Parts: sequence; structure tokens; C-alpha cells
Amino acid sequence: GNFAEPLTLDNCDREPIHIPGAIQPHGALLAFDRAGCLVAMSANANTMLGLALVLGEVPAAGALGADPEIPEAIRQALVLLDRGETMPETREVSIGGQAFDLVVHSYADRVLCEFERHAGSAHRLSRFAQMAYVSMDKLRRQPNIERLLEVAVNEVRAMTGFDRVMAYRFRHDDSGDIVAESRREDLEAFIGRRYPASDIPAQARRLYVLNTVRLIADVGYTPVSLLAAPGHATPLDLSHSVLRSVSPVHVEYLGNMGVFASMSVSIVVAGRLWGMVACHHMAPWHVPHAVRMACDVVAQLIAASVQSFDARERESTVARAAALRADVAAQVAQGHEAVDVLAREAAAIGDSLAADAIFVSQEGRLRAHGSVDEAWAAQLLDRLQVQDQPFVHIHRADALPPAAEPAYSGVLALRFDAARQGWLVALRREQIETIRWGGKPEKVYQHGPFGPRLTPRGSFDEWRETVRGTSVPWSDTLLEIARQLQDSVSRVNADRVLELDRLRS
Ligand code: BLA
Repeated sequence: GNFAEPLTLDNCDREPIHIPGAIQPHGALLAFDRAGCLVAMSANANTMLGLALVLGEVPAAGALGADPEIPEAIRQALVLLDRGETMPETREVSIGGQAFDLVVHSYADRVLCEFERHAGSAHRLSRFAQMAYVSMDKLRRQPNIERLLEVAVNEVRAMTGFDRVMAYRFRHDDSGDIVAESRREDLEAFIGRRYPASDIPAQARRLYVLNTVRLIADVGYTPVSLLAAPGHATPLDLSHSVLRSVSPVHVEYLGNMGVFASMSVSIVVAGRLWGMVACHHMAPWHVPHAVRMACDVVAQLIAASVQSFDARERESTVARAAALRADVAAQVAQGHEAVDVLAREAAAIGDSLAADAIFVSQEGRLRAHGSVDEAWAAQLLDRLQVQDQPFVHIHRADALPPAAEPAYSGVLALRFDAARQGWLVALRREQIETIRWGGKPEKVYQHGPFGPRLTPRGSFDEWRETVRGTSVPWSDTLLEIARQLQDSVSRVNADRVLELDRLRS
């Protein structure tokens, strides 16, 4: 590869996975410069394609084989290269009686031609196209994200034949949950599991936003080196390649799980990797390019739906909070004490802030909804008084008073009455308490040279370490809801206090 340092689990986020210097062996690669000169090729290309191409030369007429589609595809790509980069385009070509998918794209000043051996017949593909159409229609009719993902994993499994298809959904910190799964009956269930962000390092995530589908057809493969023409030492950028050789760290992870083929398709929402459809096969498995593209369309449909479901959900959360706020303010305006109203509405307020517990306090008198240790809460209020900031949000236990059980790691505190030390405090538990390693004792996995970290159990332990003593942070939407509640309660409360003072004088 092109990595200067020895690869370890600590530097794997710096491995330059876009320039591995090799491809997977189920295809061959040719790369041309602007002048049409062959500047790089995979070591297997001439053998697999039955050609006699020479690096550093512009292929002569006929040198690319008998099928005129091949030089034509390259010619077209070279024309387009002058105008910028192009997305992969596929056509079926024939070489020595064997059918190949030829995938051509241009990137970083190169035209890349990738040939994948093609097994499927035209008949199978047309049946497949029909099936894909029915899938999309079914997907479009789902009422929420959860159901949509359940249908999607079933449809992708039916289209591809993988043993296991999972929908993987990333969280605020890029850790991920398996939220839907379709699997061969005899396989252990992975649904409900959570994995740390580091299982898919940052550079891989960036790459997966650009290039949304990858296939590892045989985890046990031997990489095929890329050979470069003299004077072309710069490694070939495979960011958009379909044959790119994958990181050895990830290959080992899959091997430890007994997985022999893997495909994943990115779900990209607003430029961020929102999730993935991740597929496993317990034997080598090759999925034709056309089928992979159909899976990509499924992922795009999911992404578009997520965006509209999310927007709708945010709207209804905000609308519910606004109604609650108006109700609280009206009760205070009618002459009830703010602290009493907030205590009475604590359950609804806790709901609207996605809190695990809530308490209100004024002049040292505390009322709680949910389990709250009074001594701890008093200590917390002391701190808040000393800090003298009217709006505080925290998601780390080490920024809170030490506690006996049950320990909260998240606090969202708002002061609604400065003179009388009136506070509303929402609490969140530690993330670890909110999830458990699912069900039965873990199946015993093998591990390789990188060690037991690269197993599902190792991943979960890693996730636990990274989130120890933290709650899920308060989202921007919830912070906004809390600020608005604080604004209106403190305003009507102040009006009421003024009014009382006026009446008294
Ligand atoms: C890539 N890691 C990936 C991918 C997935 C996962 C889905 C995308 C590649 C693919 O399609 O297979 C993670 N896959 C999982 C997980 C499950 C799964 C968690 O099926 C659970 C069921 N990986 C590690 C660690 C490192 C690491 C500790 O676990 C580094 C220290 C690296 N993962 C890593 C790298 C890639 C990767 C480098 C990119 C592979 C590539 O595209 O070249």
C-alpha cells in the first residue's frame, strides 16, 4: 500500500484508503491520462482481458480487443474529462466470448476503466429490473423511518441474495445502531447492537459520502497490484473505483465474524453519512454492478424519505412544545405560582425535552418527577446558583456533583425566577444504562493479528469506554424548546410578581 507507517488500530484513521495501490481480483483496471496514454493498469489486466497493452503508450487501433464499445467508451470519457469529472457509467462489453461490465469514470485527471466479469444473463437482469421497480413502490408507501428500513433490508436481501442485510443508523457521535435486519434463520441476530464511531474511521466515512457503494466480493482475496507507467509515480486515486482494494483492518474484522463477502451502501442525508445498508455473506458473493446500482437507488430513496420524516417530526415536536408552553404561561398568567405549574406539568415537560427525570425548585423546596436524589439535587442547585448562569446544559457526569445511584450524566437547567432561585432541571441518564449487550452470551469469535478488538464484542466494549460518564447531548431543537419555555415562564412570572407587589403597595 501507500502508507508510510506500520498500520495499527491507533493510526487506522490515517490509512490512505483511497490510494491502496491495488484492486480486488474479480476485475481488471486500466487508467488513462488526458492524452489517452495508459498510465496505470492492474497486474492481471492483460491476462484477464486477453490483451497485450503496454504501459506508457496510447493503445493502437484494435489493441483494446474486438468489441468496438471499449475504445468508444474510453474515447467518450476522454472527451468528457476536458470538462471535469464524470460519474461512473456502465456498459456491457464482450471480450473473448466472455461478458464484462465495463465501468468508466474520470477523476483526478484520469479516466479509469474497470472490467468486472459478468455472470448474469439478460433475462435475469430484466426480471431483476421488474423486481426493483416493485421494491421502490413498496418503499415509497411506508409511514415512518423504522418501517421503511425494515422493508428496505428485506428488499435488498431479495435483490442481492446476501445472507444478512442490516440497516445501520448513525447517532449524534457517529456511533451506530443496527435498527433493522433481514437474515438467514440460522445466523445470530445483530439487531439492536451498537458500534463505536471508530469501527468506520473518519476517512472512510468521507469516502463513503462520495462513493456510495462498495463490494468486497471475497474477503479472502489476494490484492492485485496496480502497475504504473514510468514517470507516473503518483498513486492512482481510487476514490470512485468499484474494484478498490479495502483496508486490511476491515478485512480482518469481517474475517473474525466469519463473513466472506460484504457490501455496503451509504445513506447520505444533507451531506452527512446518516446510515448504511450493510450486507454480509458467509461465502464469497459477487453482486452484478446493475444490482448494486439498484441498491444505491434504494439508499437514495431512504435518504430522501428520512429528510422529509425528520422535518415532519421536528415540526410536530416543536408544535407540541409550543402548545405546552402556551398552556404553562396561561396558567401562570391566571395567578398560579410558576413553580407549582411547572411541577404539575413536569411529566409533559420531561417528555418534550426527552429527559429521563425532571425537578423544579424554588427557595430550596424541591419537587421531582422521576427518581431524583434530594441531596444530590441540592448540591447541583448550589453549583448553579454560584455559577449564576440562567441557562446551562451539560452531558458529562464529571461536570456534575458526584452521585450515588442512579447517576445522571446530563443536565439541562433553566432559571425562571432569579430572585427566588427558581429552577427547572431536566436530567438524562448515562448512555451505557440505556443500552445493553443484546441477549445471549456472545458467540465466540476468532481473531487475527490485530487482536480481539476487531470483533462485535470488542466493538461494544470500545463503545462503552468512549461514552462512560456521558449522556446523549441535548439537541439544538431541544435547547431551543427549553430556551423558549424559559423565556415565556420567566416573563409571565415576572409580570405576576410585579402585579403582586403593586397590589401589596
Ligand atoms: C469499513 N467498517 C467498515 C464498513 C463497515 C464497517 C460496514 C464499510 C465497508 C463494508 O462495506 O464492509 C463496520 N460492519 C461494520 C460493523 C459491522 C459490520 C461494525 O458489519 C457490525 C455488524 N474497523 C474497526 C476498527 C478499525 C476499522 C477498530 O472495527 C480501525 C481501527 C477500520 N473499517 C475500517 C476501515 C474501513 C472500515 C479502514 C474502510 C474499509 C475500506 O473501504 O477500505
